Amino acid sequence: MGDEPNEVRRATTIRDLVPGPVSVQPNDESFTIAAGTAVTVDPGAEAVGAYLTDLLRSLTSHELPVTTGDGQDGIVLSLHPEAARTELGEEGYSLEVTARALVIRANTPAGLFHGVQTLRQLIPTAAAASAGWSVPGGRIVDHPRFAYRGVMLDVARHFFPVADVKRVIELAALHKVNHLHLHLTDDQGWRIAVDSWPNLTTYGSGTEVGGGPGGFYTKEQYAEIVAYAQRHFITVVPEVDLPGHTNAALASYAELNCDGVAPDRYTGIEVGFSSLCVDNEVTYRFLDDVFGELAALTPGPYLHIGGDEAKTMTPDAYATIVARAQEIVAGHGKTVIGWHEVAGAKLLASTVVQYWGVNREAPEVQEACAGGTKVILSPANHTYLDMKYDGSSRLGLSWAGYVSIETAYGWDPATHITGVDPACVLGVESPLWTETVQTMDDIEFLAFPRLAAIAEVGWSPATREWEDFRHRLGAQGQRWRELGVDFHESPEIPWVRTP
Ligand code: NGO
Repeated sequence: MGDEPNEVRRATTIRDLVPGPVSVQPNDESFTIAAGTAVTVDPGAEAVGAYLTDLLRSLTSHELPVTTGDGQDGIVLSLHPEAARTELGEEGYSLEVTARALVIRANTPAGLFHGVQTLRQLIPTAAAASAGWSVPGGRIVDHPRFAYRGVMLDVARHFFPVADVKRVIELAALHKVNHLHLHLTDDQGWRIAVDSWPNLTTYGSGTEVGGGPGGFYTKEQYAEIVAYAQRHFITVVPEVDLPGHTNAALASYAELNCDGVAPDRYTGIEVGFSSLCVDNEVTYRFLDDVFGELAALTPGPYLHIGGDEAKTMTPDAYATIVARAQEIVAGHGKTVIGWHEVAGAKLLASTVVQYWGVNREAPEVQEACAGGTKVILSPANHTYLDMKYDGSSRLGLSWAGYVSIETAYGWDPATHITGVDPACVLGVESPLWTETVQTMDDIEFLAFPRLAAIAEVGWSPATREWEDFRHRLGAQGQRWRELGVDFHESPEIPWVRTP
């Protein structure tokens, strides 16, 4: 799209960041990364240091050895922030760039990691390499607005191999997303090995939407995903959807069905027809086994129990099974997240509700918040990455309307639901459901640039200036191209080609 009018050419500035930081003060210096640049990291920051030097090697081809100790010049990662510890918190950082040094400070390795992602957006793109690896000078102080900033990948409707999930992790980390929710089970397939119920994967994983071969993660593969996420300071949130969206489990074990008859496997895209059997004790033994094995694979605090669209159940039956599922998860030492329908059951004090509706009036969420429940916001009409951008999108659904980049960006989690105390909002998450999504390119096309917009909604201060954001987002296009990201080059955005 070289000659298109919405494309401009200019050098990277210190303001070209997504998510936008809390404060930026440019200076007129710049720091040049060169063959002899020293990289010094504090004890405790070695892993982030190794990540940084890998990154610098891939971006600049310079092989820069890391020294642990007290650095003054060159690139420094310091766990001794000068800014008040309380201001930076668990994930914040400061970045100071002068001609002499480029210093990232944080309270934690996670904060340093986010600072490195900021630095990454300030290093010239390969397209600009002839001008040298010069980072614009200034001082940034930055920390997230919300603790939970998530992306969800539905690996049940279509299965995605470990390599794809790792790439989603890498791309999410670019924009400081810190949770990866994996929707591991649905009507069309069961994607995680459970030793005590082997048919779930020997049989229940063998389909997907459209009738493809499906697939599943062995425990070793799943552990590899979790470890990879940890290296990117991302917490994996596994979901086993219940009591609805369970046809793959029901097809695998006749005894899970109230009538004792296993249904056929399912490859369509209807929702709401399946459900576990509330009056059958085997259901609870099943859930205890599944969540027990999943908890053992999960270093993070959360297990997601789904809870959406159980359309064939009475409210009482639904409330019973959701109550018991929460007890089971809590018994395995984990905190429950559930789609907002779970608010129709009695909630444990620790349960987090994930709102996916399209209305700003949500009495059930309002009531849950009033009772002390925390909420994650995934309003489908702003955050669903599987909605089409507009009528011409080659992929996606449109039941919640079209979600343009401006729509993904233009809302405020703190005030989105009427009558809810902003303090009850834990954060935001962008779900990518995969009824129409089959390849990594499809994932990239739907997630980028919208995931970056939602990442800013979750991280940055409440100010929403679309004009300013479009330009900062436009500066990411060349970086995504160089990473091979098949993003949607929407005409909404003035894409920058760096000179
Ligand atoms: C709904 C439904 C999912 C669909 C998705 C498609 C929730 C929470 N349940 O979101 O099963 O895949 O829409 O957009």
